[in-house]
Amino acid sequence: MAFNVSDIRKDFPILQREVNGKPLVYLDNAATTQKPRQVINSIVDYYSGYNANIHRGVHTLSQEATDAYEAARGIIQQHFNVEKPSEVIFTSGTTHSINLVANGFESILQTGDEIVVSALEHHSNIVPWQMLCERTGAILKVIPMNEEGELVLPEFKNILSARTKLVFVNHISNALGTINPIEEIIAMAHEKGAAVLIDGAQACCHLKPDLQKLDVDFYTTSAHKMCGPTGVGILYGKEAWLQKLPPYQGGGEMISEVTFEKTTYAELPHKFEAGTPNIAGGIAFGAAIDYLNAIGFEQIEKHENELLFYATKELLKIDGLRIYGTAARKTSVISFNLSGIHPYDVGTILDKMGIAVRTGHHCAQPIMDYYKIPGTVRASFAFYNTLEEVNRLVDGVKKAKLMLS
Ligand code: C6P
Repeated sequence: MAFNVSDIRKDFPILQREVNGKPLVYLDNAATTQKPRQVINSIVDYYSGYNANIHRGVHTLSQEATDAYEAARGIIQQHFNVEKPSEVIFTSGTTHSINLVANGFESILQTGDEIVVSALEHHSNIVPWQMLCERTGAILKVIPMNEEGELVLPEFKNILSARTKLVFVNHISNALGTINPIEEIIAMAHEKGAAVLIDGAQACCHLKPDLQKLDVDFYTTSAHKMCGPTGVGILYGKEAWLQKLPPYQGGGEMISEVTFEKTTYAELPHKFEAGTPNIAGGIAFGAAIDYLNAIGFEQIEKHENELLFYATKELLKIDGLRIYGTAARKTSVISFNLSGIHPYDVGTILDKMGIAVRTGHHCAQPIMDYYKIPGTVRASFAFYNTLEEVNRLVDGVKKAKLMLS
């Protein structure tokens, strides 16, 4: 299918609306992407056609809902090239997935063991591990970053030791757009016998990871960052690891047998899926992946790179504008500030012009501390954005500069 951005935009009802009297320019895709009608329709179809609880009923509706939910798991399995569907655990999103693994490692870690995080992490991939260290006496080490917003791999090599049990790094930084060299990170960690968790929340709308090829132990993502709904995501885990970790929550559907003396747990993936899940969300996640694949990740990457290149070039023409995150490998995220102007003020003026960006620390305070700034303005582009929208952003930033200087 030829890539035609005007046709693609017709799939997204929200892109037709106005904000503050101007056509919406949505550049906050790293916070959450917009949803095509194919995804919205899959939710409407479920609630209006076959809403029922899954894995529980012999009646037709329950079986239809179960089939659709498990079919979505299959779509996700194939998309990420996972060996078995049971290695795909539905969660409420990346934050939930990371907490599930962190909780499980409580029974594995011992005082003095080391776990390694990167300087580029979202708070979701820092705080659960700090909490785990408090509970276990494990030590948290940090892979440092450089001025370009890249991880310093020689330092990582120095940090790794026989005491390292787990390494967790994001695939793409939400604040800077850096694409981290996860292939090397995974290989280096494995050489020391450490497991690796990759936070793919920002990656999966831009590229298609092959999880078996990566040989990663755990990988997480959220549907809402890849054109799916909020409140659903996945944890991928190698079967051996998922067998080893204890369940995260107890409840219905995660058991094999319950008596007051003893409970035995269900097989994977159900051992980690207690309670009624987000059924419509899981089904719609599958629809979102089908939608992205129909467009094609090569085309998505090509178009987004064009937007990134053009926006970077045009924004840098503005006197006093600095871009944070200039890694050689980066995705379509531009974090910037205007000299002497608070990012919040720029974001507020852009909003008046119908342009949605995120301002602040982007839940990545250590990165802001590194650059000694309170935050940035972040414009994050998706495949449905256009060069005309980049021009609107650049004009808006110029106007904001005039008004605020
Ligand atoms: N980043 C952003 O504006 P949840 O909220 O669980 O779906 O995802 C958390 C998360 C974890 N890791 C990374 C790298 C992320 O970017 C995010 C979410 C959004 O950057 C909202 S804070």
